[in-house]
Amino acid sequence: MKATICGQTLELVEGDITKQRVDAIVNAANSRLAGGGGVDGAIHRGGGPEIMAETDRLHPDGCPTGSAVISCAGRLPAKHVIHAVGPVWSGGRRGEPDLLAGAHRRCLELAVEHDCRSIAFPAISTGVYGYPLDQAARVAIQTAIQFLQEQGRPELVRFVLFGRPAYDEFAAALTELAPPS
Ligand code: AR6
Repeated sequence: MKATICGQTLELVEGDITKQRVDAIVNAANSRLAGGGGVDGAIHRGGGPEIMAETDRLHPDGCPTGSAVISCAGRLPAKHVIHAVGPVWSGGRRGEPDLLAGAHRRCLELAVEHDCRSIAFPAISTGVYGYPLDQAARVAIQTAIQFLQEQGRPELVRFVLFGRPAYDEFAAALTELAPPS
């Protein structure tokens, strides 16, 4: 599914983030940038030790929740990995929506700062961190739409959803939130 926002493309696909041939892929990291399971495990396994070596060197203090940092992508087909730290879900009253939006916005800013024309996101915080998929989808899609409306870049924002239920939630959010073309 695709939408055009200010001439740029917002796209949803079902698939594996590590396989994406885009300028930057986003990792669902933790604030210590210590690696882990899920997307994080798949990215470090696929990209090799060069990614962690670079984040250890450039970001020894990690990354706060609600923000993101950029590194090389090692052996992955992307040029960069942007490590985003989403919030752990604890009921929704601890600023989770703002933190999740902030993490997405910082990824998009970093992509633009590094001349990335395309970026692919997983569904940040919706695995181990327990953020309800329907709510996370709305925050992620709304933040991407707003950024494209304000900045007119990057050319392609793709959400790569792991399995049909995640794809369907993002598709519902995009149908609801995309401005009529
Ligand atoms: N490609 C795309 N999406 C995937 C993939 C993949 N290869 N693998 C899983 N997903 P999670 P979080 C989906 O747990 O909730 C790590 O240990 C998955 O189905 O990866 O932000 C980190 O080190 C889910 O919908 O990230 C942190 O400690 C979504 O990606 C913590 O988990 C995110 O699931 C971060 O938790």
